[in-house]
Amino acid sequence: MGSPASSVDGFVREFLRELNFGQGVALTGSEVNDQYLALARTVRHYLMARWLETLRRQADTQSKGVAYLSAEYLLGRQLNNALLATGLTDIVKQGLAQCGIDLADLRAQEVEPGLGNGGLGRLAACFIDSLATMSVPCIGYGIRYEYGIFRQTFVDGRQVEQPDSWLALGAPWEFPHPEAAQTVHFGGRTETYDDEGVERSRWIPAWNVQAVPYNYMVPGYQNGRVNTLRLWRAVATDAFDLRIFNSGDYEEAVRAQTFAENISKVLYPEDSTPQGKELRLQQQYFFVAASIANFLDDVLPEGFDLARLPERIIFQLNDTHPVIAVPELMRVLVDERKMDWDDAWAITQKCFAYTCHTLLPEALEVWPVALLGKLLPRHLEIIYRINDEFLEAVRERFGDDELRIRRMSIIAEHPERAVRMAYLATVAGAKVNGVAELHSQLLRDKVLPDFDEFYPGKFTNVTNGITPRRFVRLANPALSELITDAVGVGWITDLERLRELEPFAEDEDFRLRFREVKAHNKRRLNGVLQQRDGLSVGDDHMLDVMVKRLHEYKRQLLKVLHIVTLYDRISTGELDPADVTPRTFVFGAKAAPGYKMAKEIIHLINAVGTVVNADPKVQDRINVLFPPNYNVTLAEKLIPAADLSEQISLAGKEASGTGNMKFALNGALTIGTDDGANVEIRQLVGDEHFFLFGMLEPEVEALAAKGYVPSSFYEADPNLRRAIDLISSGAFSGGDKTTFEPVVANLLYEDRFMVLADYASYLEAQEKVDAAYADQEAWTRSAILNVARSGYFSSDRSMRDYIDRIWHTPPTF
Ligand code: 26V
Repeated sequence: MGSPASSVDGFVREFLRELNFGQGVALTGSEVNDQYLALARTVRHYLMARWLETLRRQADTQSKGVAYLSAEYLLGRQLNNALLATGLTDIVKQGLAQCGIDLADLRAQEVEPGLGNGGLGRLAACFIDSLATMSVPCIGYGIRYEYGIFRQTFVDGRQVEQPDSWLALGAPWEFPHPEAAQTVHFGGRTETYDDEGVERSRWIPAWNVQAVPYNYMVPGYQNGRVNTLRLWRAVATDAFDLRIFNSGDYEEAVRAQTFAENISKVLYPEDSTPQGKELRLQQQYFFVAASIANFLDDVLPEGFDLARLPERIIFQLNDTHPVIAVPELMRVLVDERKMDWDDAWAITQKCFAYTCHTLLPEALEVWPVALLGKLLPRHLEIIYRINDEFLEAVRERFGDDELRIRRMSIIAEHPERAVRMAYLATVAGAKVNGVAELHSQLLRDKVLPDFDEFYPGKFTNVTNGITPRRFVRLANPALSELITDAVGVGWITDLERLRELEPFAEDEDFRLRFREVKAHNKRRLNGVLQQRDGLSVGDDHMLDVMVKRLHEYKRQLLKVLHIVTLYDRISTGELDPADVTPRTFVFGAKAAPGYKMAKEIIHLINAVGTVVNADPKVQDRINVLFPPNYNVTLAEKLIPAADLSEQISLAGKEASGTGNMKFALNGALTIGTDDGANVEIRQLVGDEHFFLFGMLEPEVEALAAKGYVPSSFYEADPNLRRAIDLISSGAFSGGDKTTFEPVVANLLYEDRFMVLADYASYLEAQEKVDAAYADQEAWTRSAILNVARSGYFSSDRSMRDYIDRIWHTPPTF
């Protein structure tokens, strides 16, 4: 299959053909959505030959690849990325112009697939981009949620969730393959039987669903490679409906169908506390079972000797969500392929690796034994046996140290019997990694110390990264051009080349151009915010941005206290407005719908914004913007415009952060704690170009050990007292003193994340920010150095680290 001619005329022909024959409309009178769909299909034609070629060569070479198992992929819009990958942007722009169409209008038409909550899902998307660009064989496996992360709106400042119907206007990037569906079983019971003298177990499931694969292209950056992302959709099986249908109960048949199809209906927005919901476990097993079956049955050649499985694949477990894959592979090898248990276990231990993405103990998934036994009885038996053998090995090594045995058991006994999925992953995984140096260290020292002792060499670090294609080249064309002018285009696939920018920090003309880029990006942001939400950023304002999921540990409240303090000081006349650096504070954050405190905090941010923005005394000095529905698309506009990046989690709580990297790479300076990847950012960009504040992790531990009393900080610090009292007074709630009582009470009497303890230090650091910003030449110098020294945070580097330390999957063709 030849690709369409790469000329403007060739493109126009293809595009009109898609519009006419694909969409069934003429150019004249066609809607923007028709044009967008036709364009998307045209562009995917250009990728098709490469995709087929990649698959063909992969089948020929049979080299080792990665199966990335992730419940989330936060992909962002596809069109622009596909255009960049193919190098077609200019041709398409010109061709569309000939048709009287502005490419920008069609880009804006795309609804991003929001199939993830935040950092973990976006990381998966960055990783598969890098692997394709580096020509490493990879299949991403996940779930094709019909509804992704909810669309956020505000009503009277409170979050209201709306379903995200990302498929409603058409899904031009996906390729459904119903003929390749896998059957996934659930429920029922197990039994043993005699298999020619060998006692074996088998699972007699009670019900099943079909898993239909939807394939998506993952194009490498201008390298001719296209990898595959395979997302599964749950569809009721014929057998399933028919049985009931034949019984004459039509209503029940339809209900059964709905029940089955619920499995891939909606992404769980709950990252506040993992919900022990049966449907979530169904989702996890659903995609993992389909993926393993797909790999073994359809990807591997027929008759492949499974003893050699580790030579062909490594299943990377993106957090605990896919960990049920471990007993599933064991079940397939032992029960279905009749392999000896020990052989199967040896293979399994080579085929999995596990990435942990959190440190918060409450975020580590556990599944009640009762639930697992009901839904996956055979898997529970397998887990028990894995645990028995593991604990036996622990006993052999450490003797009958019952406390240790209880600590290390994959099965927790309290508060109910439950499977600790992180432990299962650690026992089964060839490697276990954290996502930034500090996180990996704490993981070994605080979360899994017994396992670190038991398995020397199993734990490792791979610091997260972000794709420079989407987050610099596409999101920030103005900066990209400036960089390319200075150092050539090589940086797009070799981000360490940004180092070559360092000398330009001393070049006055370059600094001027750099500032022009920021100014341009602010104007561009203004256009977007204006159109989207009727908001705008003051021209001469410092843009101070905090975008990330709303969590107490991330401490949006600390940012609020800073704003309230500034507001209070200006409006009481303590601060002369003329002495205040004009700033626009921007928040972007979704709260899990069931996370009450997070929603209260959103309400407070909006309430403070409403008062501050309306007060003539501070109006042109400080502004607070909270555009609703922060997503990848908005991030791509917001981050390039930012001057200051807020990374203010309590030290030891943010595993890595990846937003922090995106800001630094786009020339924002960071105000941040010594947490997650901030530590490495600061080391690389240099202390003088980073605003550090707050307790260090050991100090946090010490304070917790001695007993943290938040109110003592309130009593001791008049600024803090004034800020909190102002919130309590009803100043942001129309005089109602009860509105924010829960937030204030939380701060004063619980404050799990020590906001009050870090407040003074934060304010001090913010004053340094103001002082630094006053010297625009010095600030620009620092911003340029942030860009120049952040090349390490390319996800290409992360992928190299995974390949070297964990996967051993060399690039192919
Ligand atoms: C977070 C939390 C925090 C509040 C308490 C309960 C809870 C439950 C789940 C989670 C999400 C954990 C998984 C996750 O999204 N981790 C994020 O992964 C990113 C990519 O590695 C990393 O940059 C973020 O720091 C980390 O929070």
